[in-house]
Order: sequence, then structure tokens, then C-alpha cells
Amino acid sequence: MSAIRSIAQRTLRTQAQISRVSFLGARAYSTKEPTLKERFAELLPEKIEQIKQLKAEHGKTVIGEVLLEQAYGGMRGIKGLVWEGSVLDPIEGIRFRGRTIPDIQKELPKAPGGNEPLPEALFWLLLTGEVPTEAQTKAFSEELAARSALPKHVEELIDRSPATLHPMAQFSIAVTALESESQFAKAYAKGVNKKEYWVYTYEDSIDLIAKLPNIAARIYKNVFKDGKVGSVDPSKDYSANLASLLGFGENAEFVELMRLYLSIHSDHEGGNVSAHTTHLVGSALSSPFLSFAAGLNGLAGPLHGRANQEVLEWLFEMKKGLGGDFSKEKIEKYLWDTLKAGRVVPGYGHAVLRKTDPRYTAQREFALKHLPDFDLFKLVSAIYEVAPVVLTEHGKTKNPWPNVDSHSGVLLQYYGLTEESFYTVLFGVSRALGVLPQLIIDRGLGAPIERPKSFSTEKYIELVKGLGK
Ligand code: HAX
Repeated sequence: MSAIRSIAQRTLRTQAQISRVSFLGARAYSTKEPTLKERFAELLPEKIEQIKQLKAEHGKTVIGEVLLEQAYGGMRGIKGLVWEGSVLDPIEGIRFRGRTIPDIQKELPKAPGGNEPLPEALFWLLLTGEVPTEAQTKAFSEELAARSALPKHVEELIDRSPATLHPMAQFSIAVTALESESQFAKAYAKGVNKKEYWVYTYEDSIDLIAKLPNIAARIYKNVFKDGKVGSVDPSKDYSANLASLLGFGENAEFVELMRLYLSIHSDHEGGNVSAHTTHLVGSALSSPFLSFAAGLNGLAGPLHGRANQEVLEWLFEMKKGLGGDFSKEKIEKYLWDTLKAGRVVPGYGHAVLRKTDPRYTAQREFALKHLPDFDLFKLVSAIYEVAPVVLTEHGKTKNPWPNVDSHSGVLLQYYGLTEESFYTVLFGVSRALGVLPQLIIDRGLGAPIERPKSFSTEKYIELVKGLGK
């Protein structure tokens, strides 16, 4: 342990010197409190020891069983991943380090005059299990702003992408191209000690998160507007900068929406496609840029993050089809038409949840407060009354309740961000805040390369007949 501590302390000293040069000069807050990196380094040895003991005492304890149907059923419910930041309860929904969405709305630091949590404070919580002070959060926001500039070749790559290339594909390409900046890849090539992996993973992760608003805004402005992107303001928080780069910075309500949006879309335990993919690819020691780009490619799928785009397209079709009549009967018929056409109802159902997603509820509450009379919100609310009944009667889905993607697009529509093919990019910006803490932790704990077992159907037949193992 002492070796780890001394590496951590040595690295911290160097980092503290670097950060003093690059950031401390302009700081208007206390420099006495530990930074996020310092705090993580302090906590890591304890975590390593805890896991070492757990494995020594209970390494052979059975924690679950695997049924054949799970192997063919998307591995639903199989316990086999470690994820420190959040846990998803089927009924209660997500808890971030033990805290519900209303808890984080109450407990996490907020921007002056704001009500919603700051997502950079949530990142701190996910990584350390601790709520940062306001001064720590402000320092972290400033650090992100200071690291936000994109390398020229990444800007050019985005600028050269055709407007017809889906924003998520552009997003993934840009994140992959940031590999040129990877401190982890460079350190590994030089021959770094395993115990220092997390330090470079941390640096890359912070760089990556810092650069995401510029990437997202550049894609948005190129595809849908005049291609001109403003600059990051170091005095503003992460969400305020994202909003202003997108061109919505003057609208305080939109900035608040971004704070809520980026917080609630960040983390949803480890088994969802984007989180698991980032973790899996990271287990091969690919850099945070390559690992997260892989996660983004999964998020881009219609059954996962792209559902927020699908919902909007489906809502518009429905709105047209209903001809302004949002009566229950009309909505019910439309839902049945969707199901009878062999399509899914986008924004409904979930692999784990068995109740209304609390992320949906948080957004509904935001809408009730800020846009109660918006016609699309009224339509979404009317569907909420009908769809669970129809989906239950349909009898297929295990969860007839709405998920996060059912509501997010409507809020963005209200504030004028109407280009739904961009919506999953915003989800992606948020998801980085949830999956990168675990990648840093994985590297800190020396997590092994992931490699579960697979068999052919013939082999499974043998196995269930008791003929093999
Ligand atoms: N509409 C119609 N049928 C649905 C359905 C829905 N919303 N949700 C599930 N089903 C169907 C499934 O397609 C499946 O049908 P088959 O047996 O014919 O294959 C059956 O019900 C059982 O599925 P399930 O066990 O309830 O759900 P899964 O865990 O397999 O899938 C999904 C979970 C989220 C992919 C699924 O509910 C779905 O496709 N929903 C619509 C798309 C969506 O909203 N995705 C976003 C989910 C949240 C998220 O990840 N956000 O990023």
C-alpha cells in the first residue's frame, strides 16, 4: 500500500505543480481544499485494500446462478460486473453513490441562482463517493474550461464531415481522433508502471470531458446552423458553457435544463450498452478516448440512447396522425397501430426498471414548472396515461412504463433546440460523466481484461443434458 501511496503522492506533487502553473494563478477560491485528483488518490489505497480483503475472505462465495435462458436473453440480471458509481433498483430507479435524483438535486452544489445540480459535482461524487464543496466544484469547472480547446485536426475532421453523416457518427469519430492527445497511450508506449495507470487515465478522462462541449457544439453548428462556434468562458460552469456554445446561453432556463439533463443522463449502473462497452474496451487498456468512443457507438443504437430521437420522430408522426385530437381513444388507437406494425413504442420499456423511470419524473417535474402549456408536453402527458395500459394489454414488454428518452426531447423542443437527430449527442456528453469515473477506478484497482465464457448452441445442449461442463 505504501508504494501506491508514495506513487500517488509523487504524482500529486507533480500535478499540483503543473496545476499551480496552469490554473491557480487566476483562482478566486480557496486553494486549501484537496482537488478531485488529490482526493481520489487519498481514497484509492483504502478501496484497493477493501477489495483485496473481500476477495481473500469471500472469493469463492457463490453470488448467483446462471440460467440457460439468460445466456440467450441478453445476460439480463447476471451478476458479473463491478460498478462503484451507481446502482439501479427495478422499482426505485437509479441511486448515485446511494443518492436518488431528488437527493442529488438537494445535496449537490448549484450555480449561483440555480436550482439544478451541477453535473461536474456529480462526476466528483461518482468518482469519490463524496459531495464536493462549492469551492471544489468551482475549481473543477474552471479546470474543465481551461482544458476545453480542441486540437486543430479534430476541428478539421468535424468540419469535413458531411452534414448527411449522423451527428452521433461525427461525435464518435471526433472522440476517437482525440487519441492523438492521450497521455495514457503515450505513457504506456514509454513503459509506465501499472500502479500509475489511473493517473494518466484520469488526465485523459478530464481532458475528454472538458472537450465534449466544443465537439458537440461544432457538430451542431456545422450540421444545423452557420458553423460558427463561440468560445468557452472560464467563469461559467460546464452546462452554461455547453448551452452558450450551442447558441442557447442567454436562456437561463435552458442552462438549468442542461444542468439537470447532464446530471440525470450520466450514469445508470454498469450493464447498459454504453457503460458496459466503455468498461469492456477499457479493460484492454485502450485509452479513455477509444473506450468512450466505443461506448458512444453503442449509445447511438435506437434501443439505447437514440431512442430520444426516435421518440420525437414518433411523436411528430403521431401529432400529424391525430390532427390535434389528443383524446385517449385516438392515442390508444395510434399506440396499437405502432404495435401491430411490429414496431416498439419508443421511450417505453426498460431492461431493468419495472416502474416509471425517475429520470422521466424529474423531467416531467421540470416541464410542469417551466412549460406546462406546451402542446408537445401535453401530448407526452396524455401518452403517459394511455401507453402503460396498452403495453400491459399487449402483454409483451416486462415494463410498460416510460424511460428517460420518453421526455427529454420535448424539453429541448420547447427551448428551440428542435433538431432531434442531435439529441443523442447531448446524451453522450452526459454519459461521459458517468462512465469515465469507473474507467479511472478500474485502472486504479488494476481491473483485468474482461473475458466471459461463450459456447455454441450444441455445447449448451450438451451442458443442459449434463454431458459437459
Ligand atoms: N414497445 C413494444 N414492445 C416492447 C417494448 C416497447 N416499448 N419494450 C419491450 N418490448 C418487447 C420487446 O421487443 C420484446 O419483444 P420480443 O419478445 O418479440 O423480442 C418483449 O417486449 C420483451 O422485452 P423486455 O424484456 O420487456 O425488454 P428488453 O429488456 O428486451 O428491452 C428495451 C428493453 C428498452 C430495449 C425495450 O423495452 C425497448 O425496445 N424499448 C423501446 C426503445 C427504448 O425506449 N429504448 C430506450 C431504453 C432506455 C435507454 O437505454 N436509454 O438510453
